[in-house]
Amino acid sequence: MAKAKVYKNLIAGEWVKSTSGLTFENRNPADHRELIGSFQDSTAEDVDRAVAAAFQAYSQWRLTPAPKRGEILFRVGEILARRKEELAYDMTREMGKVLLEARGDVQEAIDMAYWMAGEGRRMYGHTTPSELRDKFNMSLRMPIGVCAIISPWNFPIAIPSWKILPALVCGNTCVFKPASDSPLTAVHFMEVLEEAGLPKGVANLVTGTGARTGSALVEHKDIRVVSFTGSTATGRIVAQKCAHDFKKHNLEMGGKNAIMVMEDANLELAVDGALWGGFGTSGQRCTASSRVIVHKKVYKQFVKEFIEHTKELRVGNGLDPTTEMGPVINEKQKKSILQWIATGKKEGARLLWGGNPLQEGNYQYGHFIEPTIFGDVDPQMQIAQEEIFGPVVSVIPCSSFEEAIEIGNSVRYGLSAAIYTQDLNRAFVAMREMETGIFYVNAPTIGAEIHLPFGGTKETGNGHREAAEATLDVFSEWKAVYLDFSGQLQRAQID
Ligand code: UN1
Repeated sequence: MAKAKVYKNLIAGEWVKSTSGLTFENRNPADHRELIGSFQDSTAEDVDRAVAAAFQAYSQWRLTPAPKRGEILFRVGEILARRKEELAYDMTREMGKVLLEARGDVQEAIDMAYWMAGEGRRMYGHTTPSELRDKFNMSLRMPIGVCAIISPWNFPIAIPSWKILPALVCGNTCVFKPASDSPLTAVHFMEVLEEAGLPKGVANLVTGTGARTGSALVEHKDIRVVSFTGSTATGRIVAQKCAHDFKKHNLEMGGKNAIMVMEDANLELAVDGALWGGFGTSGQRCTASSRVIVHKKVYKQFVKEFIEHTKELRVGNGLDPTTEMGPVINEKQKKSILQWIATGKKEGARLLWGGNPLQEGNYQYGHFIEPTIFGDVDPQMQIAQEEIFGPVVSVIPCSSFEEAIEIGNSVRYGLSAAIYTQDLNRAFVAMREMETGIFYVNAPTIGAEIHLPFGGTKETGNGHREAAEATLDVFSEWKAVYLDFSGQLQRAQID
């Protein structure tokens, strides 16, 4: 096997080593004998340099006309499209999702690049009448400064693109700290930005741990915005750090998303949805359909078919085109998922399928778990309340539509929900009643598109949305402008 490459940080347009002199390894979760590469284990000093570079670049980038910034993002989209296959391949190697999904991940970044390129020519503010004669009122979006971008490994390029591209089109600069389990895709993304002609220092990359590199970045005095996607526990720490000096922060955190299957549902469709929503990306999506609430009248039938199809899922290396479910991200996560499965059994949920690690033959080299179904789950059990982030689905019986809604909302998260029904009235009531930021009818809880706002309520988020036009509110500040052309003093609310 060829010697794995050592990848560097990108600071002020130069690929540089960390001052720590240390690197960390990134291995293939489907076969840990394969070393993907070594990456810089960055220090607070590296972060300091990266923020300084971004700070310096900001003075010119903010004055670059937004349509010109957008043109660079358009080229980003074109380069991503050209490199799609290669980026998807490396993504599967470094984080395990099946190639088909890795291509989708890159596609999401391409979509985002084109959308944000267009924002360069929109970025609408308002003109609005004044209360007073001969006075003109308008609002403008202003860039904010240096943004810290902290992203997870489950969508190694889609999620960074949701953050970095709107930050840039708004005229901000950024320092990007990707998850330690997906740094190669982050390096590729920076190469794409470079090739597209982004000026030096506008986007910088520092790899490393959350505890050291991430913390130093969030705490840095010159950071003005923190955009974070990860666990609710870490998000809470980020919020506390940001509160100290009032940094703007958008947090995208956990989910415990429910599919509700009503007695009139097309069951075949609902089973397909539960399979894709529950086991796609090995259940490692914040939008994963980790709960399926099924009406008692169709419960037996649904469960039977769900198990039958789950048995057939082919688990393996995501590079093999016949694989339908890849590994989980690492040994620690595998242990945590198995621990949750043990908890489910202890709580009295009925293990209907799976529940075991896969470790024979080729599986022994990766972090594989059987797709797992629990049945007869009580909505208050921990496995029905907490985010597992793995291929574990809890099926919960219910006796009515109203009860399904109540169970659906009985968690502390509020990201995504779905209903399978043929009844339009019920679909609309559910749309109104579910306390989530995303809602689907006759489709699972995954599959958001980038031109709609993405995010959740309750402990999933802190009121912001990513993607679409909504994300501009994270990366810009409003300025209200009043021009008085009356030639005299006019007093608002008085004259
Ligand atoms: C996530 O769930 O972690 O909606 C992000 C989806 C994808 C993004 C998911 N477009 O399934």
